[in-house]
Amino acid sequence: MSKLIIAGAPLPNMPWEDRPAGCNAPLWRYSQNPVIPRDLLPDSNSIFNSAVVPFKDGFAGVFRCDDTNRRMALHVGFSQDGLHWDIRPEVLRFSCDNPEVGEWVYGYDPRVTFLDGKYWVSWCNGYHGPTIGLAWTTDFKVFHQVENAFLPYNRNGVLFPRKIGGRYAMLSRPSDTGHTAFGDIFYSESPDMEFWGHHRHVMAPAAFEVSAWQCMKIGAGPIPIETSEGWLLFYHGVLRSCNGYVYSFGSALLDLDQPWKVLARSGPYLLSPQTPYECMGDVPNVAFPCAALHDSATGRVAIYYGCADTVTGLAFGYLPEIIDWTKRTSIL
Ligand code: BMA
Repeated sequence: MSKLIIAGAPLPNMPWEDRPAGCNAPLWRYSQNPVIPRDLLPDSNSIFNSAVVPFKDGFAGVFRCDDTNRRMALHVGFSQDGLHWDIRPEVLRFSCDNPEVGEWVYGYDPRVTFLDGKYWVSWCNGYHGPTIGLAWTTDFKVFHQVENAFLPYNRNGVLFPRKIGGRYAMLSRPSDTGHTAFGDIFYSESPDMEFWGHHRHVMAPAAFEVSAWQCMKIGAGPIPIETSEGWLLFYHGVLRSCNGYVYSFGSALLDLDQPWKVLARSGPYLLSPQTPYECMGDVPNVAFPCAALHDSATGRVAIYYGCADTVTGLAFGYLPEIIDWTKRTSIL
């Protein structure tokens, strides 16, 4: 294999911890997990499934903070090191020219990507059911909301960090009103971030006999990472056990020019709920990644993932190893 090329600026200040002695896995947890506790805000019940990006000389993020009324809300946060976060206590409210679109109902599971000079937020937005909301900011103070990308019901809307074939591109997961018991990942494109079409199927859940952790539904996680081997996508997969849903995550490689074509897909999970903070909380047994930081110079990656719908965890790895592992363990 020729040397792997990883897109993106070097990020020497990203959070990092070396692989622990004796660990051979492609991903390892931060020793101080959970990196964000549930009660970082005076009235937060839980802080999880959140998005983080490099911003100025540090990091910014959009965080899912459910309050002690158990209302789902988004909050902005800032950090110098990606580990210690100043999450603003006031809820994030989007500016929107159209009150029909901009009316806040609920929002959860945000992703953020830097694209064409703006930070774009996509989130699960309440509009007669869950759909994909979109907004942009340049300063993490004012957020401009645009039209919802899709009709309800849809979740896990994840933008690519650049145009593909001249169009904006997004993954999403059509769903239903509740705790959807099915779900495939689809690809859609747009000339203007308003009208979305050219929908393509990307991946279905795997067969139970082949890879059970991802056999009931799957959904895109962090913003895909561009490499010379394809787009590296971390995605969650769900197994329905006799005691409920179990959320783990794995990785896939998507074709650079036609990302609905899957090149490799991990059979084993990269991370499944195993620690107390992943197995205990408001929704036990959930590991749900929504953001990743990476350093193109060293290949380091740090994945932020929601744990048990309660707290936020961090896991580390090396992109070349993860790509190699994805290909080696592929079930395609
Ligand atoms: C999904 C979403 C996620 C959540 C997960 C597990 O449907 O609601 O926000 O983490 O269920 O409860």
